[in-house]
Amino acid sequence: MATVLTFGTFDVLHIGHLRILERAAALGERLVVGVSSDALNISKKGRAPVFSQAERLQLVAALRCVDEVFLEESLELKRHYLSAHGADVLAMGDDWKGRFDEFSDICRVVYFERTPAVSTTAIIEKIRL
Ligand code: C2G
Repeated sequence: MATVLTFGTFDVLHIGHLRILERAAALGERLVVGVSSDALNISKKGRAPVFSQAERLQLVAALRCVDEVFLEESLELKRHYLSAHGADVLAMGDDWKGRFDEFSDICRVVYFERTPAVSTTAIIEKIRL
C-alpha cells in the first residue's frame, strides 16, 4: 500500500489545489498532506494566510482524495515528516521542481505541472477589486 505525501499552504482553497491533490492521490493508496502552519507561512511569504491553519487543515482533510493531514511547522523537517508518515512518494507542484530531489534516497519524488492561471494571490486581488 503506497503512501503519498504532499505539502502546501492551501489558503483560499481553489481548483489548482484540488487538482494536484487528486493527481497525488492517484500515485498511491493513501494521501497524507502536510499543511503549512500560519507561522511558517508568515516566514515564507511575509503575510498571514486568509484562512487559519485550523480552517485549512479542516478543509483539506474533508476532501475525498485526502486520507490524513498534519501541520507542517518547518521547511527543514521534510525528511523527518517523510519517514514519520512512511512516505513512498513525495509529490509537489513544479514551482518546487528540483528542490526536493535530495529525498529521492528515501522515496520517489514527483513534480506535477501547476494548473495554469489560478492562484490564491490572483483570487485575493480579484476579490479586492
Ligand atoms: N498548485 C498547483 N496549481 C496552482 C496553484 C498551486 O498545482 N495553480 C500546487 C502547488 O504547486 C503546491 C500545492 O498546490 O504543490 C499547494 O500550493 P500552495 O498552497 O501555494 O503551497 P506552498 O505555499 O507552495 O507550500 O513545504 C512546501 C510548502 O509547504 C509548499
